[in-house]
Amino acid sequence: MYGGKQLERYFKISFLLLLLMLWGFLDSAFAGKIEGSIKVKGLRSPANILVYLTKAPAISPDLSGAKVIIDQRNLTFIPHVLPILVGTTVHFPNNDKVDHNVFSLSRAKKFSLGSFKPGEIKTVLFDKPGIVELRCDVHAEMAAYILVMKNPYWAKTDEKGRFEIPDSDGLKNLGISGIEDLPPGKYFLKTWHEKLRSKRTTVIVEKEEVDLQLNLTRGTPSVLYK
Ligand SMILES: [Cu+2]
Repeated sequence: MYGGKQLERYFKISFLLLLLMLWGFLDSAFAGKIEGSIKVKGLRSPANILVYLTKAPAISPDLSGAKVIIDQRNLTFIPHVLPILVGTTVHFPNNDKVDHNVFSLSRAKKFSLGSFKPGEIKTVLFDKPGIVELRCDVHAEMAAYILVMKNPYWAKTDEKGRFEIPDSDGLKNLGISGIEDLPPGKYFLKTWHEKLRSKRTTVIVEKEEVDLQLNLTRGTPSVLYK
């Protein structure tokens, strides 16, 4: 059977394995979320504010299942603000009874879909991070923003101004899954809203949840990434 030396080695290896498992368990247990809420001055609603991390753990989620849509309905783009991951293709279905002509003059993606009819769907691949302002050549009042993000650690505030990063449900709706909580560390968090001055702050994730309160005022937002 086992000699003394063999037995000793067996125990050493078992102990090491146990230690590794424990370390892995503690490590994942300490992964965290950033939660919080935003108050705004000079704006009726604190909803639809993008909150995001400028740098985050390097992951490359599978986008093959992603189904991302900006609807055109009642002469409105829905949603009005759409964060997506760089490399995502967005579908533009025309669900109105009139033609639309969607275009962008933004540096992150310049395009024009040309005039397209009710029932038609056009697609655009967004391959560079940044802000893309959508307009319609036919209807001057139509406007929307596609925010092309470098990493999936973002959230849009709800009608009470609350947010949670990562936003697993929101990502699932975009067909992105498997985004894990944040490992402990120091992160840079920023906000973006078309009518609010952007704010940048440092967040330290140590344990399960970090709670953050932000106040924003009217102004011109900054670019997403420097
Ligand atoms: Cu239109």
